[in-house]
Amino acid sequence: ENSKLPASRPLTATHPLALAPVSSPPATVDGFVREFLVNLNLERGVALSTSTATDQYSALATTVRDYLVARWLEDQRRQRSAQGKGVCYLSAEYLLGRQLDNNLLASGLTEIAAEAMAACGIDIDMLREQEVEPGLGNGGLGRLAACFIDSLATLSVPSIGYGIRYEYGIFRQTFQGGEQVEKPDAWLALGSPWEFPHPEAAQTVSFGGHSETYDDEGVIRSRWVPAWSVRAVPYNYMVPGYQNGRVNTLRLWSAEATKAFDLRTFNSGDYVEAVRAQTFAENISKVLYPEDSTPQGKELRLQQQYFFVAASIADFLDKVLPADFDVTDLPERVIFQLNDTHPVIAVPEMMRVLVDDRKLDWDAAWAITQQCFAYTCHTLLPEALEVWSVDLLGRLLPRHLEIIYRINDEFLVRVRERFGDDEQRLRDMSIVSEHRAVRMAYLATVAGAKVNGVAELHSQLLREKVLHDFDELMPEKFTNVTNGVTPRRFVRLANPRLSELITDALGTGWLTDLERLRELESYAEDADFRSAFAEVKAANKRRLDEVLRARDGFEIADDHLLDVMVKRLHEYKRQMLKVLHIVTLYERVVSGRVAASDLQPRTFIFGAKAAPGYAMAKRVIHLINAVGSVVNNDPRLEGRLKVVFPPNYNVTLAERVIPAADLSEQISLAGKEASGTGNMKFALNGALTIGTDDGANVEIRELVGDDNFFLFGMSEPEVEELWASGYRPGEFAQGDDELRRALDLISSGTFSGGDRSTFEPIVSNLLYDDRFMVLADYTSYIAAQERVDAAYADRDAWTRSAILNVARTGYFSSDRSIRDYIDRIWHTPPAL
Ligand code: F58
Repeated sequence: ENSKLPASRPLTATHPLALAPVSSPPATVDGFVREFLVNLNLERGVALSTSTATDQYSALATTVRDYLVARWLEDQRRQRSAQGKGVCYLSAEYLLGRQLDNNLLASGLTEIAAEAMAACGIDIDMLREQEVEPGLGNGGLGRLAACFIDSLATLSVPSIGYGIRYEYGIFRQTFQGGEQVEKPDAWLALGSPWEFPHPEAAQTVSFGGHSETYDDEGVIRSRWVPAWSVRAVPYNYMVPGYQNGRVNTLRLWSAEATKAFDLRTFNSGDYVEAVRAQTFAENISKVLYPEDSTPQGKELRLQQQYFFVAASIADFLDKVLPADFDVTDLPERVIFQLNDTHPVIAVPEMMRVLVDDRKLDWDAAWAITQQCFAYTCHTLLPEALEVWSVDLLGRLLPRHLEIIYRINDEFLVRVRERFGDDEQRLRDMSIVSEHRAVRMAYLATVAGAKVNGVAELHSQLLREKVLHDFDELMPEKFTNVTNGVTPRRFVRLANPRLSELITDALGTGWLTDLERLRELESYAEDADFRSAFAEVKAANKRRLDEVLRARDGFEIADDHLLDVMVKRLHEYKRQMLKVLHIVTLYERVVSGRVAASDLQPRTFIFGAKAAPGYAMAKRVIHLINAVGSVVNNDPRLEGRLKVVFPPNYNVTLAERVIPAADLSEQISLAGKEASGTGNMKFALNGALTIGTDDGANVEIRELVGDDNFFLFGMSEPEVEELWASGYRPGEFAQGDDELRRALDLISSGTFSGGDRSTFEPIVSNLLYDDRFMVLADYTSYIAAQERVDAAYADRDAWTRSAILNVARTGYFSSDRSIRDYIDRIWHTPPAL
């Protein structure tokens, strides 16, 4: 084909040069160096000799980006012309982590880039450290979304991730006197080389006003007359598949003031008011809400939710679909996956678009909507189920509230048909509660084609408890998709040594077919492999030691068992149980009952952010730091116990900590952790789990076997039973001498310079309330920890178990999760 530029005729849209960029950097070291220098000069306006690390990082990132752009454009063309069914993943959070290494790996440029930087006299590792990770999520839910878009691209599933480009991501955590202090995360301060702003593709998103009816040529219709609007500007990010030439799009929306808004105020001559309006609009995407598990119910949060889903639906209908597309065919072209209830306002928005704007009749619109959405639930805690007051909805989105009422009315008719005039049940199932609150999980369940939990146990408990009535009415909707994690980031990039060892044993291919790790089972019996595996773990500990020394001044001794609990701080996750274990070991030594020399040396690593308004969680952080400073400095322990709590746990730190861990703490109260995903990352990196029968721990234990997992604590039915019988935590303190001593030590002021009041609220909460039954599981937990010590004493047997953990957890690749979504929910055709 002739790909020379035509001399006089304009380039047609289908000309090869119009489809692909004119040049893409050749994948050679020389070519890479050249492009890098060009970017340094032309993008940054500096010479190599005068460039800063920021310039160099930016030019390097741009060079990788340019290489991927060619594939990206090609994929967009392919997806447009195929006209097949695709996935829109709607998520208020994407906890992406650093992009450079991921994109180097995906594009196969890692080695070339390293050599090219070396040729320029630049340490590429130093450039890696320049990147500020986009922390546009709180924890598991946001990180899951990031893993899923990686797998969607790697599996070549046509898909778009839609979300919000928060100007400030999850806060940066610092400690002052052991207490958490939050600092804003200005991740965009130096700009991001990975984003492509598209102001010309902005959407208008409206709010407020009222709803009215009008006569549309004899048909009475409703319409929304909003009071104000903002501009939603899309920023596109490339999501490359792993070395498959595919690049999907993540489209994050940023809020700006509309022109109309500006004009109106400018015309009135009020410059200050015009600027204020702009600030008001920009507020919508200003900051990520740092709440974990308990939603705040703030107006700005509802604005954020509607802002991004309204923009996303409009973008998909107006820009992604062809102009002449008939919306009655929508279910053949798209499924919107709702990542928890945060995007559920998309349901009435879709109805509004179909009924008011596109003038479909209600029933037709509802039939379409019900096929186009599916809902993933991520919780079991009742207080985490999002509700919006009728008052707030009526003020902010009056037409949507009307639509919700009609959906509810029709739904309750169905409930009555099925169950009769069971008023209690009608009240229980109503989308709008007696307290005039809209239950978003119920709306999602009623509207969605499918509802899924995120681990087997979680999905079962959803059906039996949280959504039991709905399961009775429409059992066919309910399904499970157990979570997964991307092995590209959490094995290959985080643990290059282990990856090399695996590749040496199995050859390539396992990274996209993770069940192949099974083949490592036989290597567990090979002494040479075991010692190589143990050496990888030791090297990862040394690397973590280097990282933490430089970052926070902590040291990791290489003969210590590395015992790690990293996750958001929440009472149900029970960091307090871990603290009681540490205090118990400490008390044994200082009371003289155990000789320090008889302790298995252990370093306890914590990583946890508390929601800024969650007082109890913040107190626990303070206590961990306080216990740390006592334990770490008491000579009677002879250095055998260390508590290490680096501040600001994030994806970047996770990538360093997890590969070094020996023991993974997954100790939530059974029936409270929906799935967990950290648990999977640890197992895949050869840590053994100490855990309850909760979330995906259940499936991990089934796969790795009881011999390679330290199970403790009550099962979910046992929890229910004890709770129903009237749980009295004090009795457990009375029943276990060591538990009482540990609690006494905390109340006595040992960890607070003699001040008995500092941690008193924690101890009384445990003794008199203890919603998450820490005291009830304490004895069993301590016993399990003794089994850990005994097992670790036989290091070779431990290593064997660790290898079996890796070999048997390939199931937890997010590629498998995505295949399950395709089979059970999306029914998208095989990749192009
Ligand atoms: C988490 N939820 C679950 N919510 O707790 C965890 O078990 C699961 O593995 C993970 O989702 C992925 O399915 C979670 O992270 C949040 O962060 C929300 C943020 C917004 C406010 C409400 C909680």
